[in-house]
Amino acid sequence: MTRAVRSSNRTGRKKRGQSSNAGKPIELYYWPTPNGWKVSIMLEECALPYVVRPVDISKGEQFTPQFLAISPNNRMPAIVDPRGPGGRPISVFESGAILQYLGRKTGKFYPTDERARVAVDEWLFWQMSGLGPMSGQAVHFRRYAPRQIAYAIARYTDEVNRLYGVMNARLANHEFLAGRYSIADMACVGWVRLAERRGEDLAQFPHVRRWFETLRDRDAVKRAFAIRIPAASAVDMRDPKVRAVLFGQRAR
Ligand SMILES: N[C@@H](CCC(=O)N[C@@H](CS)C(=O)NCC(=O)O)C(=O)O
Repeated sequence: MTRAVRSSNRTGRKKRGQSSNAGKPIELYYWPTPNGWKVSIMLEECALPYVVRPVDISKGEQFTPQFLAISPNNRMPAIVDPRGPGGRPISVFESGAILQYLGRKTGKFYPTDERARVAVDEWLFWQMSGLGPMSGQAVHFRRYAPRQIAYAIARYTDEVNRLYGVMNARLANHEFLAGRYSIADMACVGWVRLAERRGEDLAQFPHVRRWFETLRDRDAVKRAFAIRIPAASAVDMRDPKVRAVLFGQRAR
């Protein structure tokens, strides 16, 4: 399924000298998860034309040769930008790399001043290596593991709690993670959204809550969260076929 979300090429007319890629939207390979939301938020914030190419990870579409050619790690999100460097197409996988690429491409939400950029990178990598994977493990052991393993649940729940404490301390004296609103905030907000939607209590982290509410109320973030992929709502994580695709993966 392909869904056109935005297009800036309203007239469809080509100017002289424009390459055939001009006006073609970025393709976003996507499934509605916190990692997918990072990129849809950035595309919306930058008002870049894009089309959503759903990758149904519950059915194994992440293993098709076409998808692996652009995302060899069999994970979404990924993008194909028809107008990459030199005006030629480029594909990018790994959400952090995609955010940095789009930040460099547009000059938005990823400052060029070195000190400011280091701060964005610090919090972006903090998300990529900490908040994201640890939240993922906590969710896995709490909701999807075939049996409840108290040690694993405590280990990842504690680590996520520690990370929220770090974020809360940072946001106590910074409006956004890296000072100004940036790709680092976009990387984190989906995870906090998931926690909040699952009824986890943010009362212990009032600065995280204040930050989350600010982001959630941004029009671009609302649009990104509003993208509907009906097949995703129908996925039943208890279905043995879905579990066989997503869990217990080994080298192929
Ligand atoms: N480090 C990767 C992680 C992406 C990731 O874990 N994506 C998951 C969904 S949130 C996925 O595609 N899973 C498919 C699978 O497990 O086969 C990134 O940030 O892009």
